[in-house]
Amino acid sequence: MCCAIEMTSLAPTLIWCEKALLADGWAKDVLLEIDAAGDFSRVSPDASAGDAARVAGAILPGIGNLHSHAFQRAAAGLTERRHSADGPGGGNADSFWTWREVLHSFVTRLNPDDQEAIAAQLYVEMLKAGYTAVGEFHYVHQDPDGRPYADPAEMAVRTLAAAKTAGIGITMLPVLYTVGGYGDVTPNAGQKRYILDVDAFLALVQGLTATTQGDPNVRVGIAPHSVRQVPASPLAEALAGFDAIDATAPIHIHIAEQVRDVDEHLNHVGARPVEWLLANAEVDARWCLVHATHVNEAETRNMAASRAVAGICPTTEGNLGDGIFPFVDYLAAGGRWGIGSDSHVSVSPIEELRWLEYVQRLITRSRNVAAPGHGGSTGARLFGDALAGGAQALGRPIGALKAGCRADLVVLDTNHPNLLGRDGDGLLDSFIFGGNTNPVRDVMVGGRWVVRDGSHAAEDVVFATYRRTMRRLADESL
Ligand code: NGQ
Ligand code: ZN
Repeated sequence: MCCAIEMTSLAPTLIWCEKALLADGWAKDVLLEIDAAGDFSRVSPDASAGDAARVAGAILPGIGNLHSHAFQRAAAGLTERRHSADGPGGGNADSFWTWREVLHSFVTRLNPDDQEAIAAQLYVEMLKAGYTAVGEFHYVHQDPDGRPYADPAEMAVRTLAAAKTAGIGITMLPVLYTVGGYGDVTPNAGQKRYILDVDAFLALVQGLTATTQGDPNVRVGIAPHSVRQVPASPLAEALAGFDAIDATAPIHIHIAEQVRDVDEHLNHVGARPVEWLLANAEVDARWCLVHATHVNEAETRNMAASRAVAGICPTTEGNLGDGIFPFVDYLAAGGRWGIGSDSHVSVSPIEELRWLEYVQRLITRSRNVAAPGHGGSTGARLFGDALAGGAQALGRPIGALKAGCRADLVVLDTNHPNLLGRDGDGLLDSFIFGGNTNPVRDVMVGGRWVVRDGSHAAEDVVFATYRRTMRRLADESL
């Protein structure tokens, strides 16, 4: 694809802004020095602009989107019709499980060009929304017959190409998916494309790690899909094998998303999913537990103590009717967390953070649930925690404007109607809770401007390709 944002080395850059959110809070007159590798080399508050390029507005660190299945962007909205027959009393049997059937059938039609086109469109959208890095939980590995492509990494390579085209930082998380379900259920046509044995999986991870080595915008981790799709012994084998490849890279897993996930794990394995994982794997700060929705008090406390990140995807979890993560208790236990757009029914950190807070307000019938005590800002707490959790889960030096971190940032337009008259944490409160239009004006990743004045350099080309893909997919489904 043409128009990729080039990742070759840059001239050192100096930018200056009146307001910036540093690791210890808001600072004034901030000079940001960016080296030729695209990292911050120095960040100085109370500095004069000198020859630096002056940036109007307020600078925030770019936020990490810790959970994405890129191809699902093309299915957003396709699953909003009642799928199940009405039950005997006319009841609604639609659920996560019926949604999943539609998704597995959708996936049978995607080819590598589609994957690249959809991911590029999605990643451009992410950047414009203020996400500067993504964790791609990537599981469509095989061709439609369930056989490897000539290059078994084809689909992952295409996804990485899309990230390069868009210029977003990426943590590629190849997925291990070994069985159709508990009790060795036969995989359906869609699932055939996900299944790998542990050896093929580790070869894929090894290859991707080698080919992306040295690219500061890419990291490779792993994602055993879930305790439902990966039984204990392949899980242990994969974890040991991955340690030999990279003993520090991130490990993500879906866990306890649905009540049925808890019940089935109890029935087949004799423990609750999070309880079981904490007892059977060395869960630590490398781990991201995605959709740890259904956890009891002990699991909530123990998960927080493990220093793993809870991967919360509020818009998708709402869309799928998953249930509600005990966010208040988890915060009280000092738990780490971040956000993901997952199925991409929404691509907006604002909406993820707002939903996370609003759901808690609705169940507790109170307000400012995430705020850190009297006078504390809900927006600043949500944004700050999600920055830190996103950076940890993605295993890259991101999420803060400080020397040694990637120069990933977003510029808020302080002249935007939602932000007028706001300052400091008030900017974050109004950014998240102040309207439905996006005040992100410019975005930089690894020292390069990828969004300027709300437009992405490659957005027209990326969209034209995406449009062709979507038309073909629509025609095929007639
Ligand atoms: C996925 N998504 O892998 O894309 C899953 C659905 C499953 C979410 N859990 C399929 N949100 O869990 O098997
Ligand atoms: Zn997921």
